[in-house]
Amino acid sequence: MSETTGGEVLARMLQAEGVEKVFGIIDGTYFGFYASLHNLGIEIVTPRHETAAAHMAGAYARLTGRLGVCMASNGPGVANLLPGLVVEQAEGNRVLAITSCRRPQIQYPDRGGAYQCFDQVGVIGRIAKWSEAVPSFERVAEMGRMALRHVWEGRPGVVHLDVPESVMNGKVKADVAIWRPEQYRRTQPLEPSPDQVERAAQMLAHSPAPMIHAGSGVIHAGAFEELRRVAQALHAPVTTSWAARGVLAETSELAIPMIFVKLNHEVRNDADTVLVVGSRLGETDWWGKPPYWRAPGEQAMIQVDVDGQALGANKPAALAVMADARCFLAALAGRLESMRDAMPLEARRRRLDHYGAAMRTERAKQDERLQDASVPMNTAHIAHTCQQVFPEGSVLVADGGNSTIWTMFFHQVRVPNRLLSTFKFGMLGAGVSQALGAAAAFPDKPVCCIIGDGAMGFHPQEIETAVRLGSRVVYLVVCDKQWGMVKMNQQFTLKPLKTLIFKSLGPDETIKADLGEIAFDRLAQSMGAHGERVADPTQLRAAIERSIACGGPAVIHVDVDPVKHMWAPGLMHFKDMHLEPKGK
Ligand SMILES: Cc1ncc(C[n+]2csc(CCOP(=O)(O)OP(=O)(O)O)c2C)c(N)n1
Ligand SMILES: [Mg+2]
Repeated sequence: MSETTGGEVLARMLQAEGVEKVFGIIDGTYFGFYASLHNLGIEIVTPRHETAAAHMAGAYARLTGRLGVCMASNGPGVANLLPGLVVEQAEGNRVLAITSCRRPQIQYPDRGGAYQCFDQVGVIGRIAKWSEAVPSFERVAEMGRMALRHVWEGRPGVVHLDVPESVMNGKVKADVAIWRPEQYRRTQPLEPSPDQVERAAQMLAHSPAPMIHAGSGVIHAGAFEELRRVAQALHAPVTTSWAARGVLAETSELAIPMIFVKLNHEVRNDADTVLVVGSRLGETDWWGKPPYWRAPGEQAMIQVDVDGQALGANKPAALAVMADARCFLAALAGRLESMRDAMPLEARRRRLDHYGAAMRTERAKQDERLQDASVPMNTAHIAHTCQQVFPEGSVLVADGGNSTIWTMFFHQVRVPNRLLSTFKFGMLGAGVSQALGAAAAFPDKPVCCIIGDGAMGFHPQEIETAVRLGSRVVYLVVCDKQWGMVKMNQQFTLKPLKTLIFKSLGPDETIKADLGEIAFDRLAQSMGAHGERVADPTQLRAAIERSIACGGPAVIHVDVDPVKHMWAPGLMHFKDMHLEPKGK
């Protein structure tokens, strides 16, 4: 019989799951785990803050469809991991967190006075899909399998396994069999029943005005081509949740990007039948309610989700289907493509032409800002120029308040699943490490991260991580020296009329909304990254080109006009979202 540790058993289980990278910071309390990862050839990717590990794992999982694994050590390491877990659970990314805890004799319940000890499972259990502590070596493998079942079941999110240091590191004489994934969990996607597909096809084919609303479920199922086929067969416009933006390439005439806010409302009010795939219809989808959507009595909803808890959660479903998005859409596409002659495609086409014209008009209006050549620059130039310079299909990460909004309005998603942000949680600073997770997912491609100066200030130390890992991330830090988005809201709350007339209040009229300067280019240089500073929009393109060409991480400090920056497009719609829609 050979000698092993609980940490080694877990590492071998991850290997059987095909895990290639684990994100986290090393610590003696789980040496048995990380040393085994290392010996098995699983890469340990180490940031400088545990919350970064959670975001790296989440972004990596979302972009690759693989499992994202992060680790943290008991007490302070886990405490630092918490914000990342909260966000990744909200965003619905498939993250397994493995942590060490103190030995079972003193940890659960806390004996009192124990070092680096808190109720990790109690806290994470409230914020994750599932969280349990392993009580002894004998249960490591079985509880590891339990965790992995939860990881791959239902809506993706955070699953946590807490393992005592004594179990992680303690040597035990045992031959532990490592099961293959198909021996303990579903490995085939959930197929819909043929009669549900048929009913959906009949409802959609005969509807005068069908539409599709796609959520992150389409990303997790990798159902981009199947979605395109269904939309095409139906001639149906496609709106998305914020997080699923671009699941249908926005170059398609069927795509209604979320930035055309009024048009989204119009499409959702025109439709008499809506196919909702992989979305709960949450707050940023206005809960599926009027006046933003047609009333449920006049709009039949077909809802498809792998998670039964999402079905009919916020809007009544005429047909609720618990199935994998890709399986369902593939079957539906096949059926609809054979029904072409039965559908009123002419009328639907006219509607699409009308939507297309509305988008072109609105786009032209937005693009007027690109004529503004003043210095420091209009923020509109940043995302627009990045789109021109970064290779098509590069990952774009958006972070910060108004910086994210500007980025959304001046970027078109042309390849599905290449846009990251924290669309459900709005977590300033998460983008710094999401970009590193994207670089881990696609090591050969440059990653673009456009981020506010406030947001960047939360985790600038991760620039050193990027240098150490050789990550090809270009951070464009939008420097307005203020908490731009909040300052704008504050000004309207304090003095709406004066704000409207003068565009901005004086320095003594706002409350704690201004920031001092961090020279992000020089900060980056101090860590060994390429650094640039640009204020003139005509010099931006060359700075980005040099930054991509340097082959490693780069930081461009971009000075923007702080007043214009506050007047980001679409702000008013954003405000409305905080109120419950009036309709039933
Ligand atoms: C971690 C975190 N703290 C606070 C907030 C509240 N908040 C939302 S936007 C914003 C200002 C963001 O400033 P910055 O990152 O500089 O972006 P800007 O709006 O200036 O473009 C704040 C403080 C938040 N979303 N996340
Ligand atoms: Mg700012």
